Amino acid sequence: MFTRAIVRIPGSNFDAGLTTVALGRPRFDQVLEQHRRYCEALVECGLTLTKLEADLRYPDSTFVEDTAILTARGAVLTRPGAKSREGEVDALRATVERFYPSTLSIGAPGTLDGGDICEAEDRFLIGLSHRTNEEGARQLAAHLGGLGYSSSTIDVRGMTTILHLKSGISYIGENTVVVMEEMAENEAFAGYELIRVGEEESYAANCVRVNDRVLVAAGFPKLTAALRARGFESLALDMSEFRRMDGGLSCLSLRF
Ligand code: CIR
Repeated sequence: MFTRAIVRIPGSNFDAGLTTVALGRPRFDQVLEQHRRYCEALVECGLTLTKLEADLRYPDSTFVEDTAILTARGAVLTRPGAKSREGEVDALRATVERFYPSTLSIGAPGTLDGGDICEAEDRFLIGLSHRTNEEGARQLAAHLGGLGYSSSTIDVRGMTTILHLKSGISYIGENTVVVMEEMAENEAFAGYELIRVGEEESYAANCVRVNDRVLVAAGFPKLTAALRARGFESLALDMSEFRRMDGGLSCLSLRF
């Protein structure tokens, strides 16, 4: 069970952030409205929110997930792989330290984005991506090992359609992984129940289990039906504006 989440309100320069997709510029009024609804959904799922003010120094800083790994046994501050996002960690540090008095961290030359880290009970999958390098993965694996978690890596650097590991997979509890069809045969998922997401709905593979619900992006009926068929209750949220900046549901919060 999660009890809390940290979120950061998007800044008015949100559209100056990084993106690899050509879906047009996000409309700021809708960005704020979608974020407001996202926060409301987390509260409906039982979480108490720590809502940080917009930080105009970092246009991507509403994607708080990338800056820390928060577990039941400890916290790791990351070192984001994109130069423009490096400072986001210092901006979040004091907030994380309110809840985790002693934090671990990733140091140079390691880089690591939280979007590459998938927690599945006591095991973590660490994506090697264009943001998370081998040294960052090695440091995180050592930290997690010290906390009593096991981990393994998955290399997604060859995949052009996803930014982070969790753009393509989500662990939703009950030994179940939602996974993009393209990655479903990876041996990392042996032993899990898989809900496969076809190419036409691949954006929706980034979903988030929050207590009794699975938050999913709105507009992906096949995944919603597959979740229902497996007994998961979903809650759909409009993510159109965050998608324009390569963002998914998980990246907008740190849940713990
Ligand atoms: C970036 O490129 O860093 C942001 N525009 C999007 C980050 C999305 N984060 C995530 O999926 N965890």
